[in-house]
Amino acid sequence: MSFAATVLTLSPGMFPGPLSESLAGRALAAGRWTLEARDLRGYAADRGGRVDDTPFGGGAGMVMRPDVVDAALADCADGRPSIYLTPRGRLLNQARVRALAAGPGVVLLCGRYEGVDQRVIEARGLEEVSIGDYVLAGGEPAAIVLLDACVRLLPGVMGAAESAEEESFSDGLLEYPHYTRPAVWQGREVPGVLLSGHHAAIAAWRRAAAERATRERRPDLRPSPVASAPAAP
Ligand code: 9D3
Repeated sequence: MSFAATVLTLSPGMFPGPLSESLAGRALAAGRWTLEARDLRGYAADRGGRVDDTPFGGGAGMVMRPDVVDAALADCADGRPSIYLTPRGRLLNQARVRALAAGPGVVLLCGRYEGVDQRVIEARGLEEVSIGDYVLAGGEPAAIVLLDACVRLLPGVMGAAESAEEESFSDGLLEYPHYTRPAVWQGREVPGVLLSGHHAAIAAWRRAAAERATRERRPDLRPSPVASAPAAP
């Protein structure tokens, strides 16, 4: 039984989209996962029926109707977690991606307009997930991001080398910088230690570079211990 993704969206034509051109696309063709994009308009009460309406209390924009979203979710309810992609959600992280990839799949609800009526979020116990603090035009690119992150972790999708690297990401550091030939390019030299052949020195340089990048760019990630800090009692 492979990882099953169902996407509920007003733009089913956005899927598989860029996923078909990547590693995930080859895995899809190989049957390691399945993807079904369903048009939410198909769940409107009547032909050409509304999927959205004006917000109670007033204000700009439209809200997706709870009855339409509920009918769509009921139609694919089979025990997979149901996730609503929304800027109000909890931030997606690698721990959640790992847990989702280890499960049977996901049902992803993509919002449009101002969002989905709160009552169906509660009634269906939807998990609300955001992919970052910036504003997209809709939830579809976020669904593509979530699926890309999950699919690369499925068994047989990536080689053993990359799988080992996945483990090392959990050390909470950004990666060290990478270099290849030529050794001098536009007057810029590759750090000498990388050409030295001294594997211990290379490993130490990379560790220090990773810690420095993390400290400078992502101080919110696990802080690297300071050499001069006294040991905890
Ligand atoms: C003016 C209020 N807007 C909230 C910032 C409304 C709004 C803007 C954009 C509501 C939805 C959207 C579309 N975005 C998503 O559906 C979305 C999203 C995002 O915009 N950023 C990060 N993660 C996500 S997940 C879904």
